[in-house]
Amino acid sequence: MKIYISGEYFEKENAKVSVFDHGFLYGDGIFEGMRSYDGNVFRLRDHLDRLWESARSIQLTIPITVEAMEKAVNETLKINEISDGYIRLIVTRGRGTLGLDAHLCQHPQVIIIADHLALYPKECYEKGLEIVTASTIRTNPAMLGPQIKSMNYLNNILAKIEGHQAGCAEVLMLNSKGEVAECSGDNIFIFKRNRLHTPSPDAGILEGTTRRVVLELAAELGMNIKEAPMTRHDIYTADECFLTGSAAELIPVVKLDGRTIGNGLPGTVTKKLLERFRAETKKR
Ligand code: PXG
Repeated sequence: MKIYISGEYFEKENAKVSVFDHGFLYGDGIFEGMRSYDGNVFRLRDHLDRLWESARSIQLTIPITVEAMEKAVNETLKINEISDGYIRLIVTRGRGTLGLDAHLCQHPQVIIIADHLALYPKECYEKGLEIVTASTIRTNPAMLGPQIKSMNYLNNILAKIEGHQAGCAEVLMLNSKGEVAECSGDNIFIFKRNRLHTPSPDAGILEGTTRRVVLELAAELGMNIKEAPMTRHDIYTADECFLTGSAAELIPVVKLDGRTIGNGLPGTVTKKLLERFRAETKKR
């Protein structure tokens, strides 16, 4: 495996960053997780737009152009001969001192890792996931915008640990108002009374690229769409529920907190949207 670090490729064992990098010391950096299909990165521009937005928000200057980044991502994929895979793109603040001063970090580091995918087992798509609500509340946007895909994912990791302890592969996170926000690494949708409903960005979520594609596809299908606050009551009483993420695509959820959603099986609308989504990934 060859890993791209700021313009050079290193073997996995030699791909290293400084312990003085503020990404390591403070989680001061940003990232993207992307998926490639048949050698093409799905919605690469959307991911790069979000990366640049995250950078702007934390006052981090990405040291290369969008075009150069696009080229580097595609090249890393090619060099590693990965056609259907997962790409992690990271930009750290770079090496500094032990103090918090970001201005002492002169050289932000760009890291690109292309790997094989670690997917949810096929069975999860056939039977649907069972999830629980975490007691860990999603970061309050008044403190740190969840739309920044920062290298500090402790909030989500603590929630995911709770999920794991409950025997669940994903976990639901509420915001500080008690509304549904999203899952630890996926956005959430329900289908109820003929309407597709997902929390709006105001709920304090990471606006997923997959979420956006699903909203586009639902609009093309003429579906009734609601981006509005959601509570757990809405999920408990929904006909269908599913999660979206670059790695997961669309994955059905059939139980929340031990309660069966709908008839307890992946729903027809979920299946239809997944089918449309997969067709979208094949478009060139
Ligand atoms: N919400 C959060 C908090 C995320 O981290 C998504 C939603 C979905 O976004 P996309 O753009 O992928 O549709 C994410 C995705 C993982 C993993 O292993 C996922 C993410 C980050 C790190 C790991 O599933 N981000």
